[in-house]
Amino acid sequence: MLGAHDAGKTTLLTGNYLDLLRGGRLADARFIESRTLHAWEALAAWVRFDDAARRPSFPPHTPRGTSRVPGLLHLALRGPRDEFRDVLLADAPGEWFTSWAIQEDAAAAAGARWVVEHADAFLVLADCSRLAGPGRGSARKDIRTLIERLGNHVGDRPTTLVWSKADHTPNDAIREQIRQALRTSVPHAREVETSTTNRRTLVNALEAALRPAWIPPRARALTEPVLDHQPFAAFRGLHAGS
Ligand SMILES: Nc1nc2c(ncn2[C@@H]2O[C@H](COP(=O)(O)OP(=O)(O)O)[C@@H](O)[C@H]2O)c(=O)[nH]1
Ligand SMILES: [Mg+2]
Repeated sequence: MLGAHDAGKTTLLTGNYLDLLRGGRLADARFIESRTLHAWEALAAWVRFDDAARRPSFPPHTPRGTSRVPGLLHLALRGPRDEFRDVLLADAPGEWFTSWAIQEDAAAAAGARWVVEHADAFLVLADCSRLAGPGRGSARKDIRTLIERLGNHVGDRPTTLVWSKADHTPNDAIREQIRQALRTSVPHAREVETSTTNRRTLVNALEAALRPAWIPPRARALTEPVLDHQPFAAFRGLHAGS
């Protein structure tokens, strides 16, 4: 999950966790277990109605910390054909990606580089609240820079632009400029909208990443060290020592 600080990343994850606990399906799969229940519960505690005195609130800011790799959240899912999947979700601090977008090899971007190297699919969050507010100029620049940076690394991995906090409406010009960056840098990307006013949208967004990554990519073709003899011979060291 890529996006600036406050873009709604943790909220998207938490909404999905709560939906699974209520028996909801994610990409037609059932929730089986999690190796990170404690972390999920710590996040979920912030958005549950515990009692009349405590109104639900949003989870606290994910701090940058000193770690080079993000806290991974785990879901074990069982699909409709009984297939089993371990899904690892990276809830990385927004600052990692902000610094990665500006300077790829920045020390503060080590965690972002790790995520981008290992991810099977990407969700890129564009914060509609920021894009519709007084800071929309810098918000637009930030998300475009992030999209352009991702474009250099994404290859053909599934990517979805998430218009988060879609209960706010950025103007058409801003939206079009971001779409333009997406068409140029990540032409295969799809788009979805999310809002906490409609929790189904949070599930749809995660499904957009999960469905195309459900069947892992095939292993890459092996390139044999063949010079002037048959591939098979290359592995038997035909010329070595003979
Ligand atoms: N209006 C609105 N605000 C949201 C929505 N989702 C999240 N927020 C707000 O965005 C803030 C940051 O959310 P969070 O998930 O912590 O963002 P993160 O820093 O990307 O993990 C929250 O405190 C909420 O105020 C949404 O769908 N609509
Ligand atoms: Mg967060």
